[in-house]
Amino acid sequence: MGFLDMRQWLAQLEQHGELRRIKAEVDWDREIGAVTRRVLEKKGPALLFENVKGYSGGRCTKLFASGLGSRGRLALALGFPHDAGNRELVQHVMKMNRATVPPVIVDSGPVKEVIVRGDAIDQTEFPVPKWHYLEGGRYIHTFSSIVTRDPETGIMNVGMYRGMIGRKDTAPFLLVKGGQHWGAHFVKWAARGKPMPVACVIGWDPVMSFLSGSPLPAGVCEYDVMGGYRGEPARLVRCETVDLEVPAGAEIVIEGFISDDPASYESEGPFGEYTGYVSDLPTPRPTMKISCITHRRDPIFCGSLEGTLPGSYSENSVMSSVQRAAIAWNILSGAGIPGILDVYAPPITNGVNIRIQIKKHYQGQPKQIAAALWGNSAAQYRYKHVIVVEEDIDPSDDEQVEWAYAHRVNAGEGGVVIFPGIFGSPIDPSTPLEDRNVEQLGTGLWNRMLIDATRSWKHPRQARWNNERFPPTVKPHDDDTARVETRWAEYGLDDL
Ligand SMILES: Cc1cc2nc3c(=O)[nH]c(=O)nc-3n(C[C@H](O)[C@H](O)[C@H](O)COP(=O)(O)O)c2cc1C
Ligand SMILES: [Mn+2]
Repeated sequence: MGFLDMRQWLAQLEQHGELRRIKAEVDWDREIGAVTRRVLEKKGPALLFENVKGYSGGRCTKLFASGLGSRGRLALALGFPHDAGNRELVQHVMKMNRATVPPVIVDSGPVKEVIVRGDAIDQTEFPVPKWHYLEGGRYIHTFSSIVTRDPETGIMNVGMYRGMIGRKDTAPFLLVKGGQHWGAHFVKWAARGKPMPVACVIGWDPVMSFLSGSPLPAGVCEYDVMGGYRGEPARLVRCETVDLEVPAGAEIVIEGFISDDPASYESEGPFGEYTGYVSDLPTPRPTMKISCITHRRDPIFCGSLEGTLPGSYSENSVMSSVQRAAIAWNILSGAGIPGILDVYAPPITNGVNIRIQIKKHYQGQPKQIAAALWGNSAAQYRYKHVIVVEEDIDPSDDEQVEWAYAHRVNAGEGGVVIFPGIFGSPIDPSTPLEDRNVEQLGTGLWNRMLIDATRSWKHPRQARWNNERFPPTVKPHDDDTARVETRWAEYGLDDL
């Protein structure tokens, strides 16, 4: 079922006309990022850069980007046809997020074909782009799956977190202690006075990227869930210098340790973030000291152009539009809320805005929905704005949602609810800097908003309105529509 490795995924993309090989020489310094942005704007294919300036020989000569850069390619990666619909994909992901098949440990695999240690370690041997002119350096981890282990439970976590090349063997990361799962691990390792062992996996089954970029519940090992998605266990090998396991067929694995000693922190950023804005000043961050690199022969490096702007959706937002909807729907069904019909996360918002379609069962239901979402840790970077609509409004149709927003919302009567000062994203440019001080606050602060675009039950039903709470719309009566259909040609309108 699953793709065994990234090379099979590339072959699959190529078969579907979804991969373009770039044979012209392209500069890793800004040019790769600009090309990738332009291709995303044109809704184009995934890209394999085969001729990166300065990398024609040596350890690694190729760079793969934008594999999951469209809904169609994400559908392929999940085993669906290219044109699978929102609900179909979201419901599949809801189910598979709960299926687990534990990994198996094997003795060796292609990722051990080349092993680099000590002084020979140099991250600049890989064709790592400086994606954007304002970025603080070359971002080596934009689509890597980062493996850590909870020192208490022994359970591994796999998450996607950005990291930059520092020195040739160091990488500062955006590692937020009160944030994602590796942040919780980091706090526990620090309490033991030990640096946290880390393994960064670059290039394998796209389902690994899909899951490492998604908040599954704490304590769930993403390798188990990958097994569920693949319909077969992930085959893992032990790392060389850290007590962690990584896919035997991965392209590149970087092993090392991250210390909590501020003296070891290096400067990270600015970075072009998922919001579409470039983050502010460089900041000292927890920094990985690399102890070993293992890779396949002729490895393919993999990265992603982060940042969504109107007209160009990053891989993150494509993945988020399916995964964050699925996670929200699972949260709502877990909370026992009735009548959820569809959940839509507009890709342009990365799941920061989310639309819930319901068959309304009671008046306070939209507030219950918002409360359930905002109370879940998966809401840290997402679900800032929740819009609830009813069954006659398609949540994926902007015009229908806007109409309901205009005419069913009475902001002063509870149609708009603001929940101030709740946990949230520390990288939201709309919040004041003091609300983004993770050293002081642990994580960011958000003022979240619910827009209840359902018809209020405080309006009594009216006999003259066909026993509804709102008056009839201007849509003609069915009988009149039928009559017009039959006489359409007679009116001389059949060219319309
Ligand atoms: C391309 C990409 C880059 C990301 N970069 C970061 C990051 O730098 N820091 C971070 O905390 N989360 C980042 N995220 C979000 C996390 O991957 C996401 O919250 C995920 O749930 C983390 O895994 P965890 O839930 O196991 O901690 C990124 C996601 C994607 C898809
Ligand atoms: Mn996790």
